[in-house]
Amino acid sequence: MISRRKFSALLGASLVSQTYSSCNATERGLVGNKVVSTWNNQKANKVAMEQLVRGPQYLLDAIEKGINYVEADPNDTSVGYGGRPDREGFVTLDACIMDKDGRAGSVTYLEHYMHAISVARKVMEETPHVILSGDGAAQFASEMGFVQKDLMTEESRSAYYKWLEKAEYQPKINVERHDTIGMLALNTDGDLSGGCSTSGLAYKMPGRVGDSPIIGAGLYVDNRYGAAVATGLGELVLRQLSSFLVVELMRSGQSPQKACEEAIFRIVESTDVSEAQVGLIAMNRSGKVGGYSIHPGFNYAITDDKSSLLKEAPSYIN
Ligand code: SD4
Repeated sequence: MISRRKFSALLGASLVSQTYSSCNATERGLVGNKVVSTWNNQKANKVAMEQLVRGPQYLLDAIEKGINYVEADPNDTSVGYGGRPDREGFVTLDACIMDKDGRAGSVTYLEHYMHAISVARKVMEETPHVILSGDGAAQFASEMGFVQKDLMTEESRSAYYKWLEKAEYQPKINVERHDTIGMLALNTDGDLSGGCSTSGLAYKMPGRVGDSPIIGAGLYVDNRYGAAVATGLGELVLRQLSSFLVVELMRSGQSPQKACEEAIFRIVESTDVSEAQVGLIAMNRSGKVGGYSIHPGFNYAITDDKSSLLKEAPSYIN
């Protein structure tokens, strides 16, 4: 049988267009290194910056290591280790990554492996595919040498048992703290990449996959124009392919801020959002950043070579 690696070597190169990287760096108005991430993830941004300052070729390492930091944090209840399980008590992870050349990798419904973003990167780099799911994703992770881990913590287990007493499934705005990490990075060559990683909605139905591992929904990067990433109730983002929309709007000349606003309007005009939060962030190739959400309470972290700050996003509903 032909191994994945060989199959990849045979087909991978021909499947991937390299055109996105052809923009001239000077045309891009270089701004230095910059990392933007959803929620209060300034520490993750710092880890990402440590990679970026090593050189522009560490752009994907910046995304991966920055997100790894959050995946390993037991106190983040929406990502990796300590992430809330589904209603049957299983932690299942979604993640994806997209690079400056338009290549993408994703895992959905991954169990027992903490660093979903790293497995997604391997899918991108070592297979001819974009998405691996469930048991296949776990098998691939094992083949790639990732080590299994029980992703429940004492705290997440006791929260789950408490939830079981009523077993009500009702996503609430900002209450689950929607801590999904979505990260966008820009290097000194003016190239963009992005990633996101999540355990999805707490106590979701078994088998549920959200927006975060779906290219165009949870994340999209087009190195010629910009990159966008989403957090919040994934079902709303999936229906509108919000990250792709934000990037398309930037392609048509809108600023990252206006593009995020327009994409949120599209969600709001198509569905009842009284109980649902979505937050979007975007960065263009000149390092301009935007963020917008349906409800108040969404914030995002911006870090560059000189400073780091947490910004409260404006919202459709005040
Ligand atoms: C999902 N969008 O699975 C994710 C959840 C999320 O912050 O973003 N939480 O729907």
